[in-house]
Amino acid sequence: MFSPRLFKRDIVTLPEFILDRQKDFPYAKGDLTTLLNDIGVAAKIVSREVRKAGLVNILGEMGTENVQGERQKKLDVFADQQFIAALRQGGVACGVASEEQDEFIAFEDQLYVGRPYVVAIDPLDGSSNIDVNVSIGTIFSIYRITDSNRTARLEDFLQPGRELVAAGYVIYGSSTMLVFTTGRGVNGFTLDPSIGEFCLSHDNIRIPETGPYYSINEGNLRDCGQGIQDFIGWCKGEDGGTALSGRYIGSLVADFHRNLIKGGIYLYPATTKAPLGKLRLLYECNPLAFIVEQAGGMASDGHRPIMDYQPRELHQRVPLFIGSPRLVQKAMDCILAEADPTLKL
Ligand code: P6P
Repeated sequence: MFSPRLFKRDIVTLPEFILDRQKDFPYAKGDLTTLLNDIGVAAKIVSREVRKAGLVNILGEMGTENVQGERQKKLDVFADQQFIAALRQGGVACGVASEEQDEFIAFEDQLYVGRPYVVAIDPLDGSSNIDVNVSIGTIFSIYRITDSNRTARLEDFLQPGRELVAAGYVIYGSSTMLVFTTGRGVNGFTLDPSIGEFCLSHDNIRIPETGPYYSINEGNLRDCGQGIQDFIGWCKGEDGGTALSGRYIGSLVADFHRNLIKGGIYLYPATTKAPLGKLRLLYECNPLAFIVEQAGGMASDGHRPIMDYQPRELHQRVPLFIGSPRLVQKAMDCILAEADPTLKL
């Protein structure tokens, strides 16, 4: 929990909070503090552009495609540039892997040799929603490089989620929030535009054991395994139980954030068209898995924890079941029962 005794006023800004927490890390030299603050500054700049996107010519498509084959929106590219610039300028990270970049970027300058961290980032997730004014988000993972005195290498990014030093997301919604963990709980900060600071608004977030929401693109349901179809039937109360409410925004950060606060499950399973699901392990699933586990929730591929994966490539996709532990476990039980009907509950 945050130690408010140090502050004489209600507002606790992100830099104050991070600095206060730095004492929790005996060997912290302030690098992680600087890195998290750098991400916070870039998030404020992106938020400013997202907020006025409808007013200036920053909406619409670039006419280019990213490595995912997704048509890049101008705000996608702007956000990518802002976060990469902030990380390069901050001088604490020695490299970055981005959804918008085919390969990882190693900051090539003597200044960056031996800098302790690398960042994997989805600069603007859910960007297909930009033009229709629906909440979008940024998701980031922070790893320590695997040894020292060198620049970033691919192996620094291909570490299991269990090796994460920190992870977080920014949601550009009715307000702009930054939610992150450094492995000691989850805290949320809301941007106060009147002072230009992220202020502590959600201290020590805990996800409810269960919850009222399930989030899935039901248009894919026929292409999912029977176990998933059984689970969604259970969510709808088809077995006589209490029905949950379907809520699917089509923006992972927005669906995840609602379920984190209110309780629920988001699932993007494997389908016949997407046998590994759609979401990327490094900069979508792992960071949110770190956050949800720190908040008391679960994140699985339907069989095992997301954070146990040994990544093979930067843009690797995995099926994702994430949220309240009892709902994720129920989904896993339905999948298991498909494989072994004697387990049918
Ligand atoms: P679908 C956005 O492109 C995204 O990566 C997530 O933010 C979102 O939850 C999902 O894809 C939506 O995918 O196939 O349902 O449109």
